[in-house]
Amino acid sequence: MIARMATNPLPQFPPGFLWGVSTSAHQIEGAVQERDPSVWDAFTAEPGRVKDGSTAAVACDHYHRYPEDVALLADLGVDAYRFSVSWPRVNSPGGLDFYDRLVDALCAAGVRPIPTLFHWDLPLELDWLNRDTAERFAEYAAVVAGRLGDRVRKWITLNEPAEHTLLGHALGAHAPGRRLLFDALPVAHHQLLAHGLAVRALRAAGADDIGIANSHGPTWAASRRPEDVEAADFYDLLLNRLFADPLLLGRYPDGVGELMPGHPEGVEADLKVIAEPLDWYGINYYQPTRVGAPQGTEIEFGGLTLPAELPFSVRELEGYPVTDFGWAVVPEALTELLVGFRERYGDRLPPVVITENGCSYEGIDDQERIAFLDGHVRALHRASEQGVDVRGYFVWSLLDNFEWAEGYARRFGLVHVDYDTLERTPKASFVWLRDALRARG
Ligand code: IFM
Repeated sequence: MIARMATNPLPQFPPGFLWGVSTSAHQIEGAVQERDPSVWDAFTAEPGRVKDGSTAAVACDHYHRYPEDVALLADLGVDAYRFSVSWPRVNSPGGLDFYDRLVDALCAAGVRPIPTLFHWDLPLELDWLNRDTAERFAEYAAVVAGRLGDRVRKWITLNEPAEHTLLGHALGAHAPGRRLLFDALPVAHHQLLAHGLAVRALRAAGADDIGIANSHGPTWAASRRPEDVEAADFYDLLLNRLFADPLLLGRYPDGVGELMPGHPEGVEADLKVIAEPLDWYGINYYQPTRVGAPQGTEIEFGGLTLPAELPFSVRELEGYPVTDFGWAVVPEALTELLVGFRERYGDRLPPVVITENGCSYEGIDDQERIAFLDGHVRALHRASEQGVDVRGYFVWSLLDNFEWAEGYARRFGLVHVDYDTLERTPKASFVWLRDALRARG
């Protein structure tokens, strides 16, 4: 094992702050033959959808190797583990037994289990364009809570409905591969409704610690020219306010509600469900985005091809280091994001948990990842010093895994996975975090 780079100890957060790591079912479990199919199985079977032509059929084989992964978590010394429950697996005979065993193993290891109920692997027969999927999701949430609720306290409803809407239904880069552009908006509404209905179902099952994991990042206008500012404001609406305002303020940003199915009375009624009070708000943060007026051409951005007809263009963020994925490393934008959230939402913003933050780098001696994590934890602490109530930080990810349309080419793990042998090797960042958590006492 590689020695960790010497850095200062982790900053002190208020008592009860949770240190954790995150994963998702489709990205690590494998064992696809032992469950019903999801939209991601169908998508990856289509030639050309995943860049390296891979599938998640085996992934990290976590389904069979979970005891080894729980032992890694125990060694790492995290307080909590955020994983996702695969809805198609729960629909399959014996599927829920797997999560039962996993939760038991985590509890025995002293690691708090935090399930996410939906991380993009929708059962193949369902479709977020249909409102009925929201009702089905609430039923599924009740089933999972009925089985795991005696040991699970903290729940997450959805992971990143923004990405699932934009990448999966507007741009076609993720499953189910639709390219509906703005006609994808019902997918956003139905996921938000599903979230609200699931909150009610979880509360009915006795849960009292419920959040969501939404992806957010600051949007920076390319210049002060009005057309750039306007385009950046629109992008910010799509990525941030469209998914946070309904949850935290009970309304859509101006001009958006009119575009949602059921407008006007139906949308107003749904917003009451969507805005069910949350116990905490999860934020997945990776990078800010520089945005300007449309340039009339396709744009390559973060592995995506953005069509020319969008009313904005994403510009390069010059002057910052980038990860192996080309994502800009800007820890101070995390402080800006959180302070901005507190200013926008005030008392309506519950305590915040960073449910994902991480980076893709090659190699086991991943000193860049240590610097990335250290910088972002300090940026989080600065937000806390400025009055944002932060309650946790979860690294994406425990293991290298199936990075969606990128296949296995992007490695986000604290633990290296050899995809031929499935051998796990803790990286330098794992040792760094483990030592830092131990030093915390
Ligand atoms: O791997 C993904 C994860 O599934 C959702 N949030 C972003 C991560 C890195 O792209």
